[in-house]
Amino acid sequence: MGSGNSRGHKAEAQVVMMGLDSAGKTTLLYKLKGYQLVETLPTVGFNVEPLEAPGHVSLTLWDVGGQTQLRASWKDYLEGTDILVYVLDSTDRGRLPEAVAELMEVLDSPKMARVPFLVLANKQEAPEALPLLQIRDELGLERFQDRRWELRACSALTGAGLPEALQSLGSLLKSRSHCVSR
Ligand SMILES: Nc1nc2c(ncn2[C@@H]2O[C@H](COP(=O)(O)OP(=O)(O)OP(=O)(O)O)[C@@H](O)[C@H]2O)c(=O)[nH]1
Ligand SMILES: [Mg+2]
Repeated sequence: MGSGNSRGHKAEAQVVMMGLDSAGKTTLLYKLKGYQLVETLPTVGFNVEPLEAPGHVSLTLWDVGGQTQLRASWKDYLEGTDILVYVLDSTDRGRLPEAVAELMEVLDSPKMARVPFLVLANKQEAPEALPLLQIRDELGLERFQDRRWELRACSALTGAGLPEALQSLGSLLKSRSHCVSR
């Protein structure tokens, strides 16, 4: 996956995590891995880690940098993707329309046809965070009738909502016939 990086044959489910810069993707990846939280730097390129979701689902989680100039290369990560995880910064009301537009562009890619997705409304512990219901309204995900999707609130900082997010990931993956499940 990604230019210049061959994934070889498909041994595990491939989960790609995208979202605008500063949404909290890398923080989320490290929290899920149980790493001590350190202040992250904007991701240039990607980070990748193996992970276990509930139900003994093995996956590889790709965390792709979201800065504006990097988004043109998002399409390079979509080939062979089993699930998209799209992270939103719930405190960034100003850029919510931009985040939604970028999500729609990814979902409209032919490579993403019928690929399930999980939207994570991150930073929900912040007092200024938009409530999940409001985010749901802005997203308009109901138009995606052709695939499974879920929307969940979480905080990569505190870890709240992450077990449920992993549960959703596992269940979306199991809905994929070719996912590797032990
Ligand atoms: N309050 C709060 N801050 C968070 C949370 N998750 C991440 N952050 C902060 O948001 C900032 C950006 O986090 P990153 O994880 O680097 O964001 P990213 O999505 O990986 O950004 P790019 O790599 O540029 O695409 C950091 O200062 C994090 O500490 C959260 O749940 N709550
Ligand atoms: Mg990052």
